[in-house]
Amino acid sequence: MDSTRTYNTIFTYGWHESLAKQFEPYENLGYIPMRIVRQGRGLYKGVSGDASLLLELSGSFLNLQDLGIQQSPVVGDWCAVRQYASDRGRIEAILPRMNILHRPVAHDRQGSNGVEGSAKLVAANIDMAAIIQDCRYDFNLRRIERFISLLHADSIPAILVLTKIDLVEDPEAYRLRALARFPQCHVFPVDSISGNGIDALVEALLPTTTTVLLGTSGAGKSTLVNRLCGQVVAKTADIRTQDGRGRHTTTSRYMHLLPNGALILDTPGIRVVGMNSSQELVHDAFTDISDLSHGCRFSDCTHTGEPGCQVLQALREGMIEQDRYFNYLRLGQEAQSWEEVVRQRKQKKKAIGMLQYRLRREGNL
Ligand SMILES: Nc1nc2c(ncn2[C@@H]2O[C@H](COP(=O)(O)OP(=O)(O)OP(=O)(O)O)[C@@H](O)[C@H]2O)c(=O)[nH]1
Ligand SMILES: [Mg+2]
Repeated sequence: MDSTRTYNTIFTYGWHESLAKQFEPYENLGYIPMRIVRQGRGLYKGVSGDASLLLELSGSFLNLQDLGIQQSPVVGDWCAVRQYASDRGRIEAILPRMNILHRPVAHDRQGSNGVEGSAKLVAANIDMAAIIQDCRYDFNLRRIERFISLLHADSIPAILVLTKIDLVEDPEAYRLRALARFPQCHVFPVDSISGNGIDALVEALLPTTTTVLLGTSGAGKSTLVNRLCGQVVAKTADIRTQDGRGRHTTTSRYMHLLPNGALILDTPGIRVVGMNSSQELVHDAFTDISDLSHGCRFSDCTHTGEPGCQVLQALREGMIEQDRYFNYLRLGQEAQSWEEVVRQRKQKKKAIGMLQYRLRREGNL
């Protein structure tokens, strides 16, 4: 027997006391708690310590889904599972989520029945997000800013990983540019092929915590996962030579357990980074500009040309980077129209509710 073999427990996957409390009613029914580590079409893989099962949704779970009062499980969820064969089980319930990461798509936050569809959800119970940014082919500070704003909306802290530093002449220049723009963010430049810079990143990935990797296709998410795992666990592919874009190699979400005990979630590349958060959250993500705006002469200043505008003044004096200023305006505008969509949706829902009520009273329903 190999005496160096260590066994995983449910705690390896981030189980804790408050989850145990929430699980008590299911424990009495003989169910087992499992974390979803893979997600396919209607099928899931759940783990609990060293045991893993292929999972499907139970009949009662599906019924609740049909009624529009139950969301689908997503990777990272803790579920109550009824095992019915040595390698199979049914998901009976999802335990309350600590948080949920939304897919960044513009103006598309809810399913038609009001419950967010799982297609709009990336993962649950996430401790941190690592924004993966290719510095050779696709370095884009504005995109990173959007990711940070969206993560902010879901209250998920972010770190920034700059990949392919072996392919640029001066990697330090990229790190400094990123740091200047996002001083609150830890920046990790890495070469996932040779492993350069990986040790510092591993130190930031704490045992039993879950980090989701986010970035465009070809940014190097899966290559990084393979490097972090110390073996090939994920498929990778060359980017297209003509436009430097990725090939959408990863098609579903996979959670991996790293040798240091941290959990890392590989995701498919995200094509569109839209804005679906509120204006308040945009202001939170640009606190320096928001603070300045309190000093503007007009309380409804749009910071685009009004006299006495402190934001424009700071821009002229070079205190705010031009690109950052335009991104602030753009994201604010998108959030504004998103809020309008939410308002209209609420109004429509209210009108339908009123109509149903009237018809019921008149005996037509
Ligand atoms: N030289 C170098 N190449 C890298 C590095 N990281 C990734 N690559 C290459 O970039 C290409 C794309 O990497 P992937 O890991 O497949 O990218 P991905 O982000 O997982 O892409 P999707 O799965 O499509 O979302 C592959 O050819 C990798 O070998 C790096 O640090 N240095
Ligand atoms: Mg991939």
